[in-house]
Amino acid sequence: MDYNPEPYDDDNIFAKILREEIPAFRVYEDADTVCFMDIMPRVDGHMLVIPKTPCRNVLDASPEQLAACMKTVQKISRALMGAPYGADGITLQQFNEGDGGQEVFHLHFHILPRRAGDSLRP
Ligand code: D5M
Repeated sequence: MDYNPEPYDDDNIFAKILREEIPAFRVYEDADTVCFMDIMPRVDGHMLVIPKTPCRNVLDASPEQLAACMKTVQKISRALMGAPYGADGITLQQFNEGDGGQEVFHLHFHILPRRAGDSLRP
């Protein structure tokens, strides 16, 4: 079945963060991606990784955008597992389209550092 996404909306909140029109707590940035703290954290240390180029979600993404995001996701996740943060595990989440749970329509990956015995906040 064909996927015919809505056009990318340049007014979405993450596009505004990329243009620095609204603040975000940035923890990492490279040529292709930015990682910043989630404003509604489901666990302590909840972060988001986004590509710098326009992209609605995974369904809409180029292989290069996916590769760049996953490279950053892995880098941040490995760092969180190490000292000083010392997470016990990492949960990754990613949502596509409204019925798939997506609320902000710029591709993003959730990084949720986990502690033994914790649970995700709603
Ligand atoms: O959910 C979108 C995620 O984006 C959700 O965890 C809140 C987060 N969010 C929304 N606005 C901001 C700002 N301004 N800064 C940081 N994080 C934000 P999803 O269902 O994955 O589309």
